[in-house]
Amino acid sequence: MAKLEILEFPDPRLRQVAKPVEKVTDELRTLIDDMFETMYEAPGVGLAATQVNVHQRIVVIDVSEEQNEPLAFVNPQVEVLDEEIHQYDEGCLSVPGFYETVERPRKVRVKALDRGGEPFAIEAEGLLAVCIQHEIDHLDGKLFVDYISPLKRNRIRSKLEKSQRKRA
Ligand code: QAP
Ligand code: CO
Repeated sequence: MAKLEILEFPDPRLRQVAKPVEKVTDELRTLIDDMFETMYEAPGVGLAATQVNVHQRIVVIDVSEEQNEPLAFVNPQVEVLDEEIHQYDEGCLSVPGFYETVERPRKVRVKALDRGGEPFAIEAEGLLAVCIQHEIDHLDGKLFVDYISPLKRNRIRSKLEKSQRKRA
């Protein structure tokens, strides 16, 4: 297993749209395992392949308290089940240190392939629903900061650019 490097906002590679996976191979399973390791070490509750500079439609999530309920989604497709909108203070491993309130549909159904390449579907509410929508956004090149005001987004951008310069 290997820990992967996570791209940080405003890296333009986070804007790439990921391509569907054609076949779930052993190589892809290794990537999924490395993504889980990277997410658990962070620690985080969700990670999209885009964030580790792999532009394929893969997401890993674990919103359980014990961090022992890994969910892998290959080619996820989301369907809104409830028009009701909920607010959640979202963060992101690619936007470290910043949290902002985002509104999203509260209940969704997700269809995807699992780590074994088998199709499955789940219905999600609460944190899981937030996380799934946040991660699928990454596959489409979108970030939670796109939903907040340009003023707040630009402040976050400058602060992150500054800390990235210090590290470089
Ligand atoms: C997406 O985000 C998410 O700023 C996953 O310094 C977030 O795992 C879905 C993290 C909120 C639903 C609600 C963020 C770690 C982790 C940070 C994460 C940080 C260290 C974020
Ligand atoms: Co994120």
